Amino acid sequence: MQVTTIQAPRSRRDEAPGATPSGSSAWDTQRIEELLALPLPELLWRAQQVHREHFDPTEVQLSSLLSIKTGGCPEDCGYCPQSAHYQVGVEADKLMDAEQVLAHARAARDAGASRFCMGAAWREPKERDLDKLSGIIEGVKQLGLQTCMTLGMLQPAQARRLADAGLDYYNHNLDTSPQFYGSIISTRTYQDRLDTLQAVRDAGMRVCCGGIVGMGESRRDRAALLAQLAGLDPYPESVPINSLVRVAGTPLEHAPDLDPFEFVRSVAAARICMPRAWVRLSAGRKELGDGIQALCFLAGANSIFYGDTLLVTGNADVDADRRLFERLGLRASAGDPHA
Ligand code: SAM
Ligand code: DTB
Ligand code: SF4
Repeated sequence: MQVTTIQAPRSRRDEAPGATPSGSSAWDTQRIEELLALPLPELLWRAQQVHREHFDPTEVQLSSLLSIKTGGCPEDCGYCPQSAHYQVGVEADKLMDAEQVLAHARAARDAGASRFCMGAAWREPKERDLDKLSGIIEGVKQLGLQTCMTLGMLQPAQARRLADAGLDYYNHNLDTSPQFYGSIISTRTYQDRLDTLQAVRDAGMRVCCGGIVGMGESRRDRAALLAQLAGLDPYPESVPINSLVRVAGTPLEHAPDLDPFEFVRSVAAARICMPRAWVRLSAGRKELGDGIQALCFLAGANSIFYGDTLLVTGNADVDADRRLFERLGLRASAGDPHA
C-alpha cells in the first residue's frame, strides 16, 4: 500500500516561538491544502506525532472567558452577536467593575482554569479605559491566573501599557483567509489586524490568534488562514479554532452546514504547522459533540474554553467537560511548558 507523506518543510519554526528565523513560513497555502486533503488516519497520525514531540497528549489547558464589556460594537463582523449592526437582542453594557471581574476570575480559578480571558466588544479601547484595565489585569494575576484580553485593535502605545500592567496574552483573530475576509467584515481590514498583532508582539506579549471554521469558506480558505497564522514570525503561542456559532439575526445565521471532519482536519493541520502552540477548541464545542471533540484531541488540540458561557453564547457546561475528560482519560494542564 502506498501512503502519501508530506514532509515538514525545512524550517526552524518548530523549534520554539521566538527562535524562528526571519522570513515567511515554509508552510504555504498549497502545502497546507495538501495536508488537509490527506486520508484522515494519515493526517491524525502526523498531527499526533508532532503533538507528542512537544506536549503530553493527555493534558489539556483550560481557559475561562468573561465578557467585560458586552454588545453595541461598531464593527460589522458578520458572525458576531455583539455587533450593533444586527438585531440579535444582546443589550449593550458598560465596562464591568473590577470587583465583579475578580469575582468571576476567582470562580474560574476555583473551577480549575489556568488562564482568564476577558473580551470587550470594542473597535479599540479608549485611553480612559486603560487605567481600569490595568487594575483588572493586576488583580487577576494576583489570583494566580494567567491573563488574556481581547479588546479590538491596539496602537503600539496601548499595547505597551497593557504589557506593562502584566498582560500575558492578547487575543486578536485573523478569522479567515485574506481572500474570504471581505465577505465577512467591512469595517476593519486584514492589514489592520496584522498591524495590531505586530504591536502586541513588539510590546512583548504572547499572541493568541486564530480563526473561525464554517462560515461558508472553502478548504483552500482554511489552508490560507493557517498559512497566515503559521507565517507570523514567530507563530502565535495560542491558536483558537472556533466553529461558527450561527446566531439568529447575524448575516451568518444561515451559513451552510460544514462536515465536522473538516473542523478536525483544520485542528490537525494547525497542530502540524504550529507545533508548539496551544491549539484551542473554542466557540461551537457544544454543537460539535463529544465524538468530534475526542477526535480533535487526537488531532492535537490541547486547550479549551472552559465555563458555562463564552462571551454571550453558551459553552459546553463544566460538568459535561469534567465527564468528558474522565471518559477520555484527560486532565487539566498547568499551562505553558514552553514559556
Ligand atoms: N472585539 C474584539 C475583536 O473582535 O477582536 C474581541 C472579541 S471577538 C468576539 C473575538 C473573536 O470571537 C472573533 O474574532 C471571532 O473569531 C470569535 N467569534 C465571535 N463570534 C463568533 C461566533 N458566532 N462563532 C464563532 N466565533 C465567534
Ligand atoms: C476566540 O477566538 N473565541 C472566543 C475568544 N477568542 C474571545 C470568543 C468566542 C465568541 C463566541 C460567540 C459569543 O459568545 O459571543
Ligand atoms: Fe465587535 Fe469583536 Fe464582534 Fe467584531 S467580533 S463585531 S469587533 S465584538
